[in-house]
Amino acid sequence: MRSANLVEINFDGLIGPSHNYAGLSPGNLAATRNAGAVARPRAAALQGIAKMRANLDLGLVQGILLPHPRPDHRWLDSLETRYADAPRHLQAQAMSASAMWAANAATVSPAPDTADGRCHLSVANLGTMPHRSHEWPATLAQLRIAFADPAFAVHPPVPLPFGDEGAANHMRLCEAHGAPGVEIFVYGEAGGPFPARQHREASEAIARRHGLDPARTLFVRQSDAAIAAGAFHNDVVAVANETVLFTHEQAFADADRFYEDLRRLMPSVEIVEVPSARVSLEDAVSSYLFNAQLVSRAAGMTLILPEEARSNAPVWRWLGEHVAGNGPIRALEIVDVRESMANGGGPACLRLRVVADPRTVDPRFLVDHASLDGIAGLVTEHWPETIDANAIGDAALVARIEAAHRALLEALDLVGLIDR
Ligand code: SUG
Repeated sequence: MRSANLVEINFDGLIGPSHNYAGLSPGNLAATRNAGAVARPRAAALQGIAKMRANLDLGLVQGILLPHPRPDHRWLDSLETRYADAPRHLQAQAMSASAMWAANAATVSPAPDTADGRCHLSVANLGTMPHRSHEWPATLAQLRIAFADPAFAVHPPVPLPFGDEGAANHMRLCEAHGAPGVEIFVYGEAGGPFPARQHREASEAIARRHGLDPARTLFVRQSDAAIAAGAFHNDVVAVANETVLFTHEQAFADADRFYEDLRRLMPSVEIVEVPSARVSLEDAVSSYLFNAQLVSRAAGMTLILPEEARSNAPVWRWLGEHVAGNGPIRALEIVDVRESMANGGGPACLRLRVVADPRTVDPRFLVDHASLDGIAGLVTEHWPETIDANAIGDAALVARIEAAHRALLEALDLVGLIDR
C-alpha cells in the first residue's frame, strides 16, 4: 500500500451564474444591507477564481466545488409548484447561489482523528434558512463523486430540526495537518435577535458518527453577543490552523473555560485573542478579519484576508502590529471577493478544508492554473454580467443561467450531476 501524503486541500465553491442579492439571510448583516442591489455574477466568479489562483501561488493544493442547478426545480416540485408560478420569495430561495459558501457544505474530520482511519465528511442540512435548506442533495452528490475513494466516508445530513451549518462552526487544532487533532464544535443557543443556526445536538451527532475520540473533542458555545452582532457562523469571529487559534475576545460564551480545556488537550496551542478594546465585534464582523484563511507555509503562517480588512483602520492597525511583532501570523495576503462579501461570505466562507492525500481525490475536483483558465473562459462567456434581484423571474435570465451551468458541467465532464 502506498503511504498517504496528507495535506490540507482548500475546495472553493465556484460562484454560480445565479448569484444575486435577495436578502435571504436574517442575521447576516451584509446580505440584509445589500438586499435588492444589482449583483455581478461574472465578476463574482472571476474574483473567486483569482482567489483560487492566489492560493495556488502560495503553494497550496486547491480544489473546487461546483455551483448547483438553479433554479432548483426538484425542490420546487416537492413544493408542488413551478418556477414561473411560484411566489417571489420561493423564486428567490430556489435561485440562490448560496452553495458558493463551501465552508457550509460539510463538516470534515480528517483520517488521523477518526476511529476507522478514514476521512469523514458529513453534509450540512443548513435547515435554518429556507434558501440553504435545499443545498444538501446536490452537495452530497458532488462529495460522493469527489471523495469516492475508500479513504473517505461521505455521510448525508443529520436530521432536522437539529440545524447544522458544516465547517463554518467547526475548528481543528493539531501539531501538523496529518497528525491527530482536537476537534472543536461551536454551537449557538436561541434567545437573541437572530437565529442560532448550529445546534449542539447536530454537532454531537456528527462527532459520534465520525468516530471522534470524546476525550479530544470539545463542544463550545458561541456567545450571544457574537450572534447578535451578525456573526451568524463562528468562522466570522474565529479561525484555527494547526497550533494556532485566532479569535475575537467575544467569540465564545465562556472563553476562559474553552482556552483552559484547549491548553490541557494541546499544551502547544497558541491562542491569539484580539481584544474588544482594539477591534470591536462590529468591526470584526464588518471587516471579516477572522473570516480569513490561515494557512501554513514554510516561512510561517499567512492570513488571507478580504480587502475590507485593509480598509478598516483599527483592524489594519492591529494586524500590522501583530505581523511586526513575534506573533505566529507572519504574512498577510489580500484578496478581492467583494461580490461574495456583500452577501456575507468572506475568503473562509468560500472554501471547505479537507486534509487528504490529493491522489485519493477525483481529479475533476482539483484545479491548477491551466484548468482555471478554462473555467474562467466559460465564466466570461456564459455567466450573466448583472442580475437585479427584482428581475429573477425573467424567463430569458433563467434560460441563460441554466445554459451556463450546463456548459460548465459539460466542460468538466460532470453532466451527470444535473440529473442526480
Ligand atoms: O448563509 N449568505 C450566506 C453567507 C454564508 C457565509 N458562510 C460562512 N460564514 N461560512 C448565509 O447567510 C445570502 C444570500 C442572499 O441573501 O441571497 C446568504 O445566504
